[in-house]
Amino acid sequence: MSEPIRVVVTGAAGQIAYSLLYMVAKGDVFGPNQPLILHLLDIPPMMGVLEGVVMELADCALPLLQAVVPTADPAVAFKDVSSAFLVGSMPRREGMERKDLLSANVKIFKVQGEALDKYAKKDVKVLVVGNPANTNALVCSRYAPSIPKENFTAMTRLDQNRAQAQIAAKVGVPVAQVSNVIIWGNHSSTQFPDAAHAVVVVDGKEVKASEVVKDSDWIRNTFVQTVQKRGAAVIGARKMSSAMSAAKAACDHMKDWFSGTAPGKFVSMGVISDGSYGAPKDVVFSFPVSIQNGKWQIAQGLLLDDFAKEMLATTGKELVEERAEATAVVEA
Ligand code: NAX
Repeated sequence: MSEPIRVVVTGAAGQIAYSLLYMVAKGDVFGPNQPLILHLLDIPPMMGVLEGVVMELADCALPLLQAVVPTADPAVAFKDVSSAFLVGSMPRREGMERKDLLSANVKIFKVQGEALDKYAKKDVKVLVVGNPANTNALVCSRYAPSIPKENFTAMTRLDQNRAQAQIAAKVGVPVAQVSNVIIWGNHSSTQFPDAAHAVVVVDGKEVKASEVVKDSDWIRNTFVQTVQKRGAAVIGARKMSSAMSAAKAACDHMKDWFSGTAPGKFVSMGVISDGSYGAPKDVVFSFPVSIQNGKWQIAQGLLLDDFAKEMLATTGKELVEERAEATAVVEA
């Protein structure tokens, strides 16, 4: 057994964290040989609820979980952490557009960026789940100048998992047989779920998804819109936003970041843009990335048709607008 690592989950009394904490604490992210100390951050009014979560974690009797530190103090929460799941923020309610959330939530990520800068390990890997996730990750990174920008990422893995599941259902294969679906841009309704580079394993061989789906209209319209609006559909049905699937996606994202992607495979992550594929620079934009030794790299050389270029431009424009709004809020 190695030394325990410290992992912080913010919004720890909330509904995503309720699924996420169990998955992390039982080894789904850092593996079955990596002991953990979990730091749980929430706001002062939630400390009673958080105490219940701490009790339940104890009652799970999880062998890897060495200690739990519940707190409302960012200085305690971010101290010496190697991995940060930034979930805490105000969730989107039915009928609410993401932009309404922006001003409330970016301020939280300024404070947490400053705390990461002061207290976390300099190689901490930060995953922002709380919406607007891409812009929150950008703000967080700006206020943590001593930590590399590459260490701040935003979650579009839930969108990727949704897209993979849609294709698997359409062609009638298990979801694990679908890979290399891409989510470009913002985790919002402007995101571009792109099946053009996706592959499906059929009879033991990898085939282009488009050749198996054989329905370009479905790929361009139904597929794209279903994935874009899936979050709203879950809210419509459950009256609460996606939680179990969001927690699973957060685990997938952090696990791949720590342990890498298979050769020839990529996953989608919101990362600081270098302008690849014509995306605006210096926004957190979701790209296909491959990961080795804990470092992500944007997959290069994929061909985009005019439709794809237009979709990337739309979501990129939204991120530039969000950046301007966020800057105005945090610098006010
Ligand atoms: P909940 O309202 O259940 O939980 C949020 C928790 O965050 C609450 O316990 C709240 O007290 C806490 N919190 C608020 N401000 C905080 C602060 N400054 N520091 C620490 N904790 C704070 O929401 P939940 O359903 O868990 O969703 C959390 C966030 O994830 C929301 O912003 C939501 O929009 C976002 N999502 C992002 C997704 C993605 O794919 N990137 C998908 C799922 C989800 O919609």
